[in-house]
Amino acid sequence: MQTTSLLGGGALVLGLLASSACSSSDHAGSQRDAHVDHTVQLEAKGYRYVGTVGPLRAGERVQFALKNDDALDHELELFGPDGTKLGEIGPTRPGATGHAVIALSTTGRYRYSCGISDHKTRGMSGTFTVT
Ligand SMILES: [Cu+2]
Repeated sequence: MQTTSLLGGGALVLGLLASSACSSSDHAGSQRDAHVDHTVQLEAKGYRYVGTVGPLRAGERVQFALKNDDALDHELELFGPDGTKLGEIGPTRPGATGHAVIALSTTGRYRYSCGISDHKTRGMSGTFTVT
């Protein structure tokens, strides 16, 4: 008699978004090693973001790095052209650097700001354009 061994429930279907530039084996939750097209480096200092967001194109995955060169915690929240929050670098301590990989799926003007206390109105905000 033949025995057939079946793999139990091995097929997991992930609902991936249309952009398929990256490898097929995504680890849900961990974006650390995920493919990125650009890295954007910003510094938080004196209630400001210092740094340049270079030319970015729709469809790219961008790693944002926020180096906190200040005496207070700061973060970076990123919003798409329609105002939807796309992701964030959460509260980052003085001296530390926080990271987030965010997919920029559409063209338009994106906005970023610090969500801590009144930091945004003190000047912690900025915009960049994705073409
Ligand atoms: Cu802040």
